[in-house]
Amino acid sequence: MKICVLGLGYMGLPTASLFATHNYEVVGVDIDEQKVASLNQGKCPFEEPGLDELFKKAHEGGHFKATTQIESADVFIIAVPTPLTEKKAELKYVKSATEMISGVLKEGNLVVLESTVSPRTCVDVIKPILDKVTPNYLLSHCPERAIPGNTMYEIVHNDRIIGGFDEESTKFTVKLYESFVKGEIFTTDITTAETCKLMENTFRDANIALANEFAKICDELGIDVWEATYLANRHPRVNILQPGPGVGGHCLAVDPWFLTEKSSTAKLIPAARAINDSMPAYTVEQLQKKLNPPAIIGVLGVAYKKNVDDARETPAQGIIQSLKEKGYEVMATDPYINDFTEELFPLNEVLEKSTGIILVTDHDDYKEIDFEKFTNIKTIMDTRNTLQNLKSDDRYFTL
Ligand code: SAJ
Repeated sequence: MKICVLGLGYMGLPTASLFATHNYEVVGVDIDEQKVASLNQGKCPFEEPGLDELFKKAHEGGHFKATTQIESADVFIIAVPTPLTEKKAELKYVKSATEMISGVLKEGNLVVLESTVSPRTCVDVIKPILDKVTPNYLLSHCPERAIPGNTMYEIVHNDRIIGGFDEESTKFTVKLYESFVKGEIFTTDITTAETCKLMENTFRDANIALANEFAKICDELGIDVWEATYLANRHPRVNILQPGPGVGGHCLAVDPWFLTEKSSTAKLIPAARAINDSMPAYTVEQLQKKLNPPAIIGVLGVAYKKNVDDARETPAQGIIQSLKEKGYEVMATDPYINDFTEELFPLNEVLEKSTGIILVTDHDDYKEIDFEKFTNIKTIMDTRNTLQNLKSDDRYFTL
């Protein structure tokens, strides 16, 4: 059976590689010619633990090829990005992938959407495009759920939700994903599947907002939020998440808006978003209490979270902007990121030249820094409570 995967990003490539190593013939389609060329040479274009190995197996096994042109197939999987534009899901990539499929769609084909979309996208946007070709095709939504940093484990072991447009679509999609999914597969209708995915990420975003609000309240009270959170979490039905410099990434920072874009009743979800969006500026205000401008501030980490090479929607952006607005000079660094909107410097140079440090991303590399060597650094703000060895250093403080 031949599968065409449209979009070879953080989810499309792992999915394509898994199908290719489970006896399917896989064609990966991407508009990025450079990425396609490097994939066809067996090179994985981004870092994700375990992906390189799996992709090499797929490439060497001869069941995977990348291309910029769609081909006819039995199954089409859409895994393209859905960014946020004006607090709404930007569906232009989903639409253009669907248009591409409509050019080669045949009766009996299955189209699966994995990308995260606003509710009713499958029925109101994708279906009308495909219906113009033939009424006899199958359509499902199977939202991805794997967490960057542990994608390769979670994509196989997490439970999956499959919502087919009809029973036949659901059955075919379940059979397909059963080939590599070891978690349980739950079935539902197509719009419930779309909504369920958004509820998952909104749940996490709102819970992080609560943790961030607790951080602000604890600061007003002059108590340590990390200790209070740790102790509160000893209650059997309490599980408070970690406060931090803000919520980044292409999922939690955008999906709550997809869920609420047509709602006239949502109040908590936008409020949670606003709290999380306030954290970069709040972080800088906290730093300013210890160190006034002018000063050079070293920003450690611009990736949106630890040990990933992804800086989409990163809180580091807002922190750097806020620092500059206040008159600080900024030197940012990150071991995983090469391309960023701000200039990046080698870690040692940042440590040697900075007067203040804000640790934004808790990459493992930063745990090894010997701050004692850097007497030029007068204050170290750890937004993730990760540099435990510095607890007794009077320069050190947390969020
Ligand atoms: N964060 C905190 N405090 C926490 C946890 C996270 O501030 O206690 C911050 C992180 O630093 C980061 C942001 O939130 O900036 C998001 O990180 P994350 O690790 O919570 O999630 P993502 O965006 O990498 O992946 C999420 C996951 N969703 C859920 O856990 C419900 C993942 O399973 C989804 O597949 C992914 O979104 C997606 O693609 O939708």
